[in-house]
Amino acid sequence: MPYTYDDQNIFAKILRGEIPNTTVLETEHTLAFRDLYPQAPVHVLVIPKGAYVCYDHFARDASDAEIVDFNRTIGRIVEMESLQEGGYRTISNAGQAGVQEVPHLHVHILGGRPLGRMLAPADGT
Ligand code: DGP
Repeated sequence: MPYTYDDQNIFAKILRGEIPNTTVLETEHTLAFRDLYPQAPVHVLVIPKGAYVCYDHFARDASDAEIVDFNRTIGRIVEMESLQEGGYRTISNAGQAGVQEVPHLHVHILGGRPLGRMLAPADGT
């Protein structure tokens, strides 16, 4: 399946420095920053710097270096935000069923409070 990347999406603008962000960690291939609308005391978004729409796009087309850097950054954020002991959740929404709002791959790291069960009852939103 071809992936069409919209370079006007909000995270592309953040990567170009056109929109401010609260950076938690930046590496060669990855940026981690605080979600503007946090749903937990810790809510960090981790994005690759490359133009990938979603997780399967990244898994298929990213270089090994990008994939390693992205995953290690997620691990480092968990450590930096002291989430290991209390636990946390990573989520990556994709496409329509996943209700992905921003079409640039991002992993949400959520923690700092009990997060409930993984999925709310489906109501189509
Ligand atoms: P998703 O539904 O998985 O595509 O989540 C997109 C997230 O992006 C959502 O939790 C809110 C966040 N977000 C939207 N606009 C901005 C922004 O301009 N800055 C930051 N830091 N986060 C944003």
